[in-house]
This record gives sequence, C-alpha cells and structure tokens, in this order.
Amino acid sequence: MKRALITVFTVLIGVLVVGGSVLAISWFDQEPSAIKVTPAGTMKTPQGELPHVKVDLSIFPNTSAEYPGPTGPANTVLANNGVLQSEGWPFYWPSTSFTLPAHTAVTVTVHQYDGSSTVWNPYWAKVHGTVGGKAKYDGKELSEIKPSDVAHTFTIHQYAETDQDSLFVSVPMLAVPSNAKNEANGYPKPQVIEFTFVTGGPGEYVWNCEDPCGDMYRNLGGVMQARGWMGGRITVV
Ligand SMILES: [Cu+2]
Repeated sequence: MKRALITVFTVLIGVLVVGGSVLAISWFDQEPSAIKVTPAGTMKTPQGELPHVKVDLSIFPNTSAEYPGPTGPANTVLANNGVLQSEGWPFYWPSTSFTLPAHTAVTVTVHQYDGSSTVWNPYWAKVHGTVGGKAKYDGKELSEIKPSDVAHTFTIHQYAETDQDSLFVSVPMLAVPSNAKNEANGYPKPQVIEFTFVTGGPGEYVWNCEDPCGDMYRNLGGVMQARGWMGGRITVV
C-alpha cells in the first residue's frame, strides 16, 4: 500500500514538473497578437481582379513609452544577448504575426523610422515578388535602392520542402538620412514604403529582415532571430 502511494506521488510530481515546464515555455515563447488586415475592396492584378486587403506596419529604431515594442521575456532576452533590457534595438510594430486571406492582393504600408545598416548582399537591396516588381518609396516607384540605404528588409520565405503555393516577397526598407532630426515623438520623420503582393492558396510562411540590424555574428543575431522584433509568421487561410 505504502509503495503504491509512493508510486502515485512520484508520477504526480513528474506530471507537475513536465506540465509546468510546458506552460513556462509556451509563456516565454508567446507571440505578439496578430495584426489585423483591413478589407479594401478589389484590385486589378496580373492574375485578374482579386480581393484587396491593407496592412499597416511601422519600424522603430528603439522602444519608447508610446511604442513599447515586444515585451515577451524570451524576445527581450534574445534581443539583448542575454541581458534583460529592451531598449536600443529595432522592431516591427505593432506585431510580426499576420493572417492573410488566400488569393488576395495585399498592400503593405510601412512607416520606417530607422537609419541604415548596409546589407551584406546587394540582392536584398532589390525588390522581389511584388506586383509589378516594384515598391513605392515616398510615392516614387523603384525596383531597387542603394545597398547602403537599406535600414531593414521585409522578406517572406517559402519553406524548402512543401506542397503549399510558393510565396517569396522581399522589399528593402529605405533608411532615414543619418542627419535626420527627431520630432516631438522622439523619432525622425519616417520613410513611407508601400508595396503589394498576391497570396496563393492556404499555407504557413515565415518572414524576417535580411539587413544586419542585430548583434553577434555578422550582426545577424539578437533581434534578427527574434520573433516579435525582426521576424514573424504569416498564415494564409
Ligand atoms: Cu532589421
């Protein structure tokens, strides 16, 4: 009887430890809540007239009271090379997670407040995978910018092995000039970047920044590998 009780106790403790760990990990790995897309009627595209949605994003060079950035503990630690403090690193706002409708034209407008850090590969200074192969930079249509003018990129990747529809989009985010003065909100006047791409069928995609804006190896660590900062998840439904 005693032995049976001890066994039950041991199993119970095991369940608590494992269950607690799973809860802790999922809490530490929490993502910011997904960005809402705004329906915008239909749009004429090379694939015909399609439903149209809009997404608004910002890129801030550092956190502030108004834009606190991603506050999940795992993100904070990752983004600061193990040091618990969240200021001084750039991030996409208000989130890095989206759910997008399938077979839809998606127009993304980005308010970009950060300075430049030259891309290692000029490929990332070019626009890939958008409607017309271009993006609008403060109203001007361009298919590439100077590698030294890139602040960040918005790059959606396809998984290497999958049977879902291909989706590869990469747009360089134009930097604000290095001598730009901060306005009342503590940030310089942003560059406004706009581009449209077309989703295929349902699938799971990841996106991230390809500009070396983080720390550690070749500045590709820290925020560069942290969801909620410079990368996220796109679900097409
Ligand atoms: Cu970046």
